[in-house]
Amino acid sequence: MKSLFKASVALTALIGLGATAAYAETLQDVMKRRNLTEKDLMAAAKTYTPTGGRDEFLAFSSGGQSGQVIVYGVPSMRILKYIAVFTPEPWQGYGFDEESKAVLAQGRMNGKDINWGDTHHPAISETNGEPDGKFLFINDKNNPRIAVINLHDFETQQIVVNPVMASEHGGAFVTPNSEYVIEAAQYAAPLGGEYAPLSEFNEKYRGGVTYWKFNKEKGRIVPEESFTIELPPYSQDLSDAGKLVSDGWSFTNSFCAERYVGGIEKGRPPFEAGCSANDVDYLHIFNWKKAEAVFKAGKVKKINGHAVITLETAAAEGIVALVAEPKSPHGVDVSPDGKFIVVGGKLDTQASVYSFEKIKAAIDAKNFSGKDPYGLPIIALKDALHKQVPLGLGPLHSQFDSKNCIVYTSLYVDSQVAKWDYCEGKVLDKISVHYNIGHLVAMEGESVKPKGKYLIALNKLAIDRFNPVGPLHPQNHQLIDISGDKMEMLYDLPIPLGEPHYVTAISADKIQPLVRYKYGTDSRTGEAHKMAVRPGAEKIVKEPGKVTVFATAIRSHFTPEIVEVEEGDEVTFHITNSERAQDEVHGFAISGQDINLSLEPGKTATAKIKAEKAGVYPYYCTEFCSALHLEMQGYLLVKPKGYKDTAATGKEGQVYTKADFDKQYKTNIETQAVIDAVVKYITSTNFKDFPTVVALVEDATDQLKFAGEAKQKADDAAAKQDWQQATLWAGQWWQYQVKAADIGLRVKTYLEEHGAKVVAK
Ligand code: CUK
Ligand code: CUA
Repeated sequence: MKSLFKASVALTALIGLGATAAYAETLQDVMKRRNLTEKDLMAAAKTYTPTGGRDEFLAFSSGGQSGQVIVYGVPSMRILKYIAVFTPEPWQGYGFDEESKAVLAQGRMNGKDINWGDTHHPAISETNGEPDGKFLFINDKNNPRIAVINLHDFETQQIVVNPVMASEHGGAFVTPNSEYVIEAAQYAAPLGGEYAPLSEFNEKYRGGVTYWKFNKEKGRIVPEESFTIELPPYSQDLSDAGKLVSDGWSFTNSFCAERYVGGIEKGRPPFEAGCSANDVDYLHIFNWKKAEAVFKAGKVKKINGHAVITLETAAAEGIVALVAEPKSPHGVDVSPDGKFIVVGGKLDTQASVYSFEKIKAAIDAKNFSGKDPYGLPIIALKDALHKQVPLGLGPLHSQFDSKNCIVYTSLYVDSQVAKWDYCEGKVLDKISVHYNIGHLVAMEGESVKPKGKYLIALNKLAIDRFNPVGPLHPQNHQLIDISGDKMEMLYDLPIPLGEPHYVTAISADKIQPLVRYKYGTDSRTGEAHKMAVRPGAEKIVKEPGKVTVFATAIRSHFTPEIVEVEEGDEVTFHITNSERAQDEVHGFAISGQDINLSLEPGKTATAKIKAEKAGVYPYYCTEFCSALHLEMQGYLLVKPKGYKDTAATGKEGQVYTKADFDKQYKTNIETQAVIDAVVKYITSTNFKDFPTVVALVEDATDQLKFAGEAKQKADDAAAKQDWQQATLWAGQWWQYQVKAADIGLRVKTYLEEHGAKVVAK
């Protein structure tokens, strides 16, 4: 019946199309009406993705102050997901179920919940210098933390707090095989959080770079195997790991090597004046392999239980060297072959290209021009530089092309992107972008094998660009075609969620997420949930002052549906979604309790509340999961202490008769005939060749099994002439039939669309 209905709708649509075709606008009409040029049409054709189409790349954008990650497709620039990281996000249940509260609790600092993050730099885990699509890391500048997101389900599974820094910026950057996730400090402070007066800035304030050991098999940062290199109180800024020839090394730039301390209120010039007084800052060169050996040899000092290689040790062991950088640098990016390091400068006009070969030679020959006040050797600029190339005002960040020697650099003040050749040192092209550009991202543009094709300018302060939405404007990510000699602007994507700094982009085919969890998974740990139950094993366990509900959710009911507790009880719901069909997600919300769970198929999540006030609290499913989603409900009844049920006896709801039962029974028999026809069709095809279909068929089989059980209960009640129970169970039997039929039709459509063959009669 449903398919007949669909067919007639399709037919009406076809007729309708025929009727209006005569009046349809031509492409020229539309161009005129919307004021579009041919160039616009070309740009549209390069980004437009018809319904059902997929993107070639996925971009993971920092969500800035939202403390989240934004995922969008390239070239369509369609936003696909916000990943909750440092900030509660109710749709995903993040920060509302007990499991994710435990993840957020890992990010507590000094006993305080920190419910936001200033995210700056996402990084994908790497294998042999290429992003592998397994894990995503992102830093929090304000509260020095790094989060680990598992890309098998796009959920945050770990947050680590930096135990020695007070702020950070140069994270997250990973080494070529994800051995370490690098995090560099920003604003100097005494390591470990002690107090020291600013008059002791030179002596007691410090910077640092932390190397977080990453266990790829477990997908976790291992704090005990991680260490920090203590650094002078220069404001360390961005970092990048060496690769190929420079593997084993990492690079972090810095600003305010003047170590100036402001104090406007004392009549001192502000930080901005004193921090840009000198002509040079320092690029820090780290031999992390050597640092790792020193750490493993135990030559460290423990601060807050964390291993720190002191400045003294770092200098003595030759772990760190400094190279002069032009005033107020920003951005440090290692070329795909690992031979060059490109550094921008906020107040400069040129980018500096350093040669790793020269740096290495200077270090090997101990060819230093002197030492900084902390004993770190300094390599003269001329002994490390490959080229300085005038690009324009305020070069910041760089990304590499698939073509040899080609790099793109953002020009903050000029609001442009420069395309240039870093081997030869010449500018090839420039494109104006909407102001003001910070980072930019090319497809896998920081890997050993960049993919080229597209570049995205990540602009801030998107004034005059979109329909006004109040004084706080969205940011603007602009897609640029870099496949030809000239860069071409294609599309503007407003980002309405914080100020994203950096984005990392990966070939979409490297991301292979799950479609459902293994039954009873705690998604926040990735492990089996101890409190998961199978359908039929649901229960309510009562102990003094405590009620624990072991529940399941399936279209379209929770089991149990009525939970009675006493005022003051602590009530815990462990709910498992027992669906097997893809995307059959349920939610779980309780009135006035600050609870919303997201229960994807197979997931188990926990809601914990204190039943403080007697009353009636409806709970329901918050995802429109089926036609009877609104009926996916229940009651939490909180009885006053010592409550005795003295209510007048009565029945809730309607009374059913034999006629009601017979009517429902007839409907069910007819429905079964439709189901049988669909089943006959499916089993006549090669449906087993389609994994998606196999999962759906399993789910439909479950539903039919439940239907059979409900039918049995209806028959039993009818035998006893209990028409009330018999009619209600017949109704439930029909509900399961409808779900089975619905899945069956989904399967049929899928098979038809994917060219299944009829193999049996
Ligand atoms: S920073 Cu924001 S534009 Cu945090 Cu990478 Cu340069
Ligand atoms: Cu489950 Cu709505």
